[in-house]
Amino acid sequence: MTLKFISSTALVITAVTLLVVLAFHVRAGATANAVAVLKTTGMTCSSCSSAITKALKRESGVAVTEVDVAGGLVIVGYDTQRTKPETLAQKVSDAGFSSNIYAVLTPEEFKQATGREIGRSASATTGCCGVNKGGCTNNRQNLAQGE
Ligand SMILES: [Cu+2]
Repeated sequence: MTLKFISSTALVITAVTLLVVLAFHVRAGATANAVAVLKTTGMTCSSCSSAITKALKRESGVAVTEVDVAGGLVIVGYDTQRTKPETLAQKVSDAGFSSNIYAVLTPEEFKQATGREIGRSASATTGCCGVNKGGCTNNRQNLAQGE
């Protein structure tokens, strides 16, 4: 009876471990456990945002990026084990845009502030937060409150 319980517990633990390992392998890239909001100036169009996206994607530990041209924000989901917000802001600066850290949130705080997951936005790389979400100003206020 006890032995049976122990062996089935061991089985469950093995299965869970396997699942976790597999999940990490499937997501070969970085996993975001923090969200850096970078206040960025000098962005005017979608080619600015793609230049920033490219620069950030080259940095190890960057899982997902969002560029809000109109709102002047660059939002980066990153792995705290592999990079840090200062480095991310520097990458954006190196790409030719003045950038500094506005807020650093957990993915949960980001979700609370914006009502969505990072990267799950139709306008993720192309531009503004969209009028139907209250516009950029509201979005920025929400993010600051989430700090
Ligand atoms: Cu541009």
